[in-house]
Amino acid sequence: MERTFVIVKPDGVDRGLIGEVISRYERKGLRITECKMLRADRATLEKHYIEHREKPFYEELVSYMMRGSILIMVVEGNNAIKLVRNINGKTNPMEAEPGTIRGDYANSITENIVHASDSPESAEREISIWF
Ligand code: 3AN
Repeated sequence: MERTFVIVKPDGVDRGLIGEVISRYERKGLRITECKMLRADRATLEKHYIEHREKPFYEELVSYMMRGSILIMVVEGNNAIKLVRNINGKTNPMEAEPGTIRGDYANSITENIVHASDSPESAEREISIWF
């Protein structure tokens, strides 16, 4: 059993895609074990996105993530980390396959609806930051 950390980002919440995102994980056999709606503050986002702090898109990313409400959750199941990333699709919406969340709904590399952890270490680090 594995757990991963997911965010439905402000564009996903604003566009009414929370149910769509959650139902895709549930239909795959994964379980939502923690879930919370909130407005992210800068300090928490700076911890979450520490690996991107030198990137040119960092400020745009942090501002966008503070623009509106987000839904944070812990998703559990066998191979949850890889399965959730497959369901989300590639970061760049032009490379995300149809049938994935980003392939079906995103057209921006910054505003791409969801975040999910990329490794067991990231999952535990991110869960401890947000919950
Ligand atoms: P992922 O969320 O697919 O793991 P990361 O960790 O590389 O992708 O990037 C974190 C977030 O930063 C992305 N979800 C996206 O919102 C933003 N981002 C990544 N790359 C770029 C880029 N080249 N230009 C603008 N924003 C980006």
